[in-house]
Amino acid sequence: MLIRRPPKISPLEITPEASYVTRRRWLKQAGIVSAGLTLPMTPTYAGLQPDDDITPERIATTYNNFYEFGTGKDDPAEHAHNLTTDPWTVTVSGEAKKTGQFAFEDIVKGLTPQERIYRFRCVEAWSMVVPWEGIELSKILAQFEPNGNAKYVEFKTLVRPSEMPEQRSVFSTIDWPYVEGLRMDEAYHPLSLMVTGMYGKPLPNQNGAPWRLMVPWKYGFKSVKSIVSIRFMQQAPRNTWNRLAPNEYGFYANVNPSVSHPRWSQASERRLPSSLFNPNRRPTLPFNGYADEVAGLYAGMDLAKFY
Ligand SMILES: Nc1nc2c(c(=O)[nH]1)N[C@H]1C(S)=C(S)[C@@H](COP(=O)(O)O)O[C@H]1N2
Ligand SMILES: [Mo]
Repeated sequence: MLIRRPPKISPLEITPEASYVTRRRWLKQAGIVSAGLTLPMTPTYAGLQPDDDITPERIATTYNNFYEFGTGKDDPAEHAHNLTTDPWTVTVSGEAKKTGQFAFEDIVKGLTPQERIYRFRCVEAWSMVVPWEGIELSKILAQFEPNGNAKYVEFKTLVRPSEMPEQRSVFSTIDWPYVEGLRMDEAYHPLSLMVTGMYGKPLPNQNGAPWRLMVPWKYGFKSVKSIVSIRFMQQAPRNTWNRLAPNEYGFYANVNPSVSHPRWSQASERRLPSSLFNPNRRPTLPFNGYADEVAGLYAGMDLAKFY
């Protein structure tokens, strides 16, 4: 398929912005803030198309998946305020030189967050365009000096039933904690972010405070929230959705319009906001529109088999 793309700024060329103020000014210059959160024709940012308007913040913070707080889309926004995110301890283990327990502030100290506007697409076929703020995942991981046996990295969400109602539910089919993983080369790709904020503010609890993953070329379920464990592994970890339904969800989860989910097509998506009268449906792009940047990671792999 031939996709016409506007000229774009490579993520490698984006200068880290020193402060919130500078960032807002940059957004203004780019025409993003002043144009009422509508992206300008040029310059585009991290592979966005001219019609990729920023999704209203209210939608991105109230229409969520975070099953620890309930299975309804509005459950996270309703219940996640009860989550205590300070203090926050992260356990690092496995194939790395520096392992142990670390305070969240110590891990992110000295690393500069950057604003990255990425397309986000859920496996349920809705999508959004969100100004995420985060630190390149490679910079986080490199601090722990993973060794040559580290081929994969696994992330786990907090287990705290006292604050996460679905973890107390006897009807829950999920085996907590929520687990996700990446191949190391995916994790070290400059588009992979550890997100600490969105819309110029700290990350709301329902979106995965204090930090969550964001891998823009993959389905939303990869972006594990409220992470408390990072483990460097020789083998691929079994991720939550793959364990629940292996024929529906694989390890890779690369956005792929030509591979259907067993129960629905993945060829198009509903860009939020969407309604009955304005469904705002559009074709899904291979690798969610980031093929130029990431397709090389999967050269020679059968993407119908490694889904
Ligand atoms: N811990 C945890 N992380 C999670 C989930 C979850 O249920 N629990 N849901 C995933 C799914 S399916 C999606 S689509 C995204 C939703 O992110 P958002 O609510 O910020 O849009 O979070 C992902 N991360
Ligand atoms: Mo999802």
